[in-house]
Amino acid sequence: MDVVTFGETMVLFTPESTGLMRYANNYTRKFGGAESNYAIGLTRLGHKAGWISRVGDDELGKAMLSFIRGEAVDVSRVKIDNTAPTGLYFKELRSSTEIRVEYYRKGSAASQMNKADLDEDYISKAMYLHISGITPALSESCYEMVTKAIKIAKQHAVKVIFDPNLRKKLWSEEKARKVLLEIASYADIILPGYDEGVFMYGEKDPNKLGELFLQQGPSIVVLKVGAKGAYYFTKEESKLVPGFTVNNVVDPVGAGDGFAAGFTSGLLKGFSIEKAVQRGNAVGALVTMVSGDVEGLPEEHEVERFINSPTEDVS
Ligand code: KDG
Repeated sequence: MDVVTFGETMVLFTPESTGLMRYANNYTRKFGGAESNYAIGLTRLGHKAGWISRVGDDELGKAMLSFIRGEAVDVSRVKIDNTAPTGLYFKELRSSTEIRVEYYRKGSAASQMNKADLDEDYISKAMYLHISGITPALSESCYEMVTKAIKIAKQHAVKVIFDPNLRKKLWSEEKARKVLLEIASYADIILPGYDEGVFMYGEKDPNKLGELFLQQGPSIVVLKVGAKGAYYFTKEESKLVPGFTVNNVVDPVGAGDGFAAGFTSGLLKGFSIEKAVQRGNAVGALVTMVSGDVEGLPEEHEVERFINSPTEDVS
């Protein structure tokens, strides 16, 4: 595998109408989970990605597994858990651009994951281990799983890419801050959003945030600033890599995972950090143009074409 990741994916119900969820009667069923979104982003771009998880022993879990397998992600380490159901999540379209999410995931199959679900040999052969800050928020055993995965990666010189993915609905702010900072200190590369940086350090200046993250441990920090693009910071240099203007944002959920996939793809291809960040910006932008967390993830030719002429129709 080029990259191994692990986490919870849920069945995603997207309403066909805007407005409060209580009035929505018709939904489209999709699937979404930050870590599998990322893995799919990588396979679409021609890389090999493995996703470790648990799904319930139920029809929706099986449909989800087939979907992710169908996207060429290696699911050989996913367990079917007959003690708990597959998690669900609903989007609420408050307007065409404002989306809220409602989770039905407490006690889900994926939240039962534990460190025994990690295959050391499998992780040790990857180039990168991707960790998301959602997984440690799911349960104590998931937190322990994250700690163990980091240990395995360190023992085998597998680089750790950390996306904080702050989800305030899942845990207290105090615990989230403590754990996200703890994981950041073990990461080789960190990909926070600007708001996550402010949350973690209470600092608003992007350059100071970059410094603080570097001091925490990672050698590459990429601070995403939405449509403006992303800054990267290393000990030697820092730069803002401009984003792409998207006039037709349909659904921003999953853009961060797309960014992470595009950026990792750039690293796997041996690009400079700047070019890898540009690829991340492009994939993130393309994701926002399509409804769904993974449906807008581009293939190689699409991302290249978008970078070269962002205003052209990509279909
Ligand atoms: O980054 C997109 C994710 O937020 C979405 O796919 C669902 O994993 C998810 C979560 O925990 O919110």
